[in-house]
Amino acid sequence: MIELIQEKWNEYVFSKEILNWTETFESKTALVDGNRRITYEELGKMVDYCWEKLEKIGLSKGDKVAVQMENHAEFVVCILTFLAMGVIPILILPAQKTREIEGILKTVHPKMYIYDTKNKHIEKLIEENHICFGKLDKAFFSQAIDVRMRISKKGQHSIHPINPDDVALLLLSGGTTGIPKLIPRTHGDYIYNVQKVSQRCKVNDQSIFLAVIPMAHNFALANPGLLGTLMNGGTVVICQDAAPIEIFSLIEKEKVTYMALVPSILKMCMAYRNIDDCDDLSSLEMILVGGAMLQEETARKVDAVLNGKLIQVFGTAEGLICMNSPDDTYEIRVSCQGRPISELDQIKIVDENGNEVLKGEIGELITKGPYTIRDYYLLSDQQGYFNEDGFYLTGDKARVVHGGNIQILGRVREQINRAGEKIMPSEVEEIIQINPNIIDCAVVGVEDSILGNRICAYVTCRKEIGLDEMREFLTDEGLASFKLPDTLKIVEQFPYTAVGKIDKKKLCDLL
Ligand code: J2J
Repeated sequence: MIELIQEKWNEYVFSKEILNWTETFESKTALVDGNRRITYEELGKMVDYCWEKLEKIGLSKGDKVAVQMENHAEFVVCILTFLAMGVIPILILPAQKTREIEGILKTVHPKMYIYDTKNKHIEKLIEENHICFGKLDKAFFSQAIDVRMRISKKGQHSIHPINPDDVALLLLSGGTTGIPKLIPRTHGDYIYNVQKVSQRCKVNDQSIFLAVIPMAHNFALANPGLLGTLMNGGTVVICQDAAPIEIFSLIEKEKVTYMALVPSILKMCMAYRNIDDCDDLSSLEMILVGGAMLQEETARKVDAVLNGKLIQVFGTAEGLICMNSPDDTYEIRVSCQGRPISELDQIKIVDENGNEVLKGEIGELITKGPYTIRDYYLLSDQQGYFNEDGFYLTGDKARVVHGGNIQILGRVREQINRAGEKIMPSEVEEIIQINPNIIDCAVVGVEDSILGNRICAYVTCRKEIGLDEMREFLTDEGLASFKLPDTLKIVEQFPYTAVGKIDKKKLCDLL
């Protein structure tokens, strides 16, 4: 079956795709970035222009290039140019730090580093790593945008045939510890993924996508994100600052129809909306939320507070995407993280020995399918990430419920063992979140010489709350006594990973 799909990939390469989009949707607006509005035709010319210039510098098909840029039109032009040329971008998130970047540079040895802010640490890093074509900053692409919006001459560049099985881009794994692993996604598998996800949420030429989280992340890049919107002739509106005030004003101004958020940003938006509901959000149809656990309590309020349908997305940069459909019932959308986007995705729930559990039971989610990787890029020890049948081990605790929908229940290794009792942080978080004084929370296990693990709850709150009061509240809500937090810490703000998920590793370090 998978082979059959791959046969269909014959045509799936970004050079053809991008040409196709720019020719088909010509005068439609592809991108809005502040007061810059760029049509598909102009976008096509910008890509041609940059292609010609980059080729002159010496870049060609198969070269690897590190890209670390924020959300702006220059990022879009840069990424489309590389995908069209067959040059392989390594997508580093804007907030990623020196240590992680250094690890990546030492593994891949990219030929060029594209960045947008003058940052002494990065400049030093680039110099130390002897990148043969050096660095290129955002201004290179800004120039292309300025020039191409006025001049109509097509760029002159050579075209090298690209194979659907060629690596199109390298994404970084979502882990919050150590050096991120590199995920090779091919032209064929990535385009197939974008197509399937766009079909699931019915993206079309009337869709207006607000890019809030970094487009360098798989969610906002391709699920359906930037690429899914462009593939279908919609418009991408770029949000440079992921703050509710900016998000809401862009929704009203540009009549945004959908956006993708991580739960932490969603919660900020909901808290803000409850205080100030002046902006007109009536254009909003879907709010895609994924990347980390979303408590059901919060999920139930999204439609009403933000005036759009909540669509939960369980995604991995390694491949598998599960997602609600806009046609799902409210109950399914608030309680499940959806179904796989392809009928060829295989998912299994297994116990600690790798054996499949009974229907409806909890275990680790593992998967194999037409767009999920079979190994990480240049990683000598792949053990523990894939099983002998080629399934990717997600490390997520899950179960399959009604109609093949999955419910994610936390990370396999996140489970707290308190004096032999097993506690899933998500269960405690779910109930803490019901308290009206709480804005957001994260529960972690911390080492304890007597108990093994102690339960520590971190919260951001509207009104201060003490440990005793919290324990009393949780008891009244029916939480078992062994699951009650031993420690409660009020924090001003959570540490976040580069894409905005609460960084539990850092939280533990804080303690
Ligand atoms: C709980 N945990 C989730 C969810 C991902 C779309 C959406 C997200 C990602 C992403 C992505 C979750 N509930 N709804 O690439 O295209 C956690 C799981 C998973 C890990 C993957 C996309 N959705 N997660 O988050 O590669 O632990 O991809 O294994 O960054 O995020 O992280 P990442």
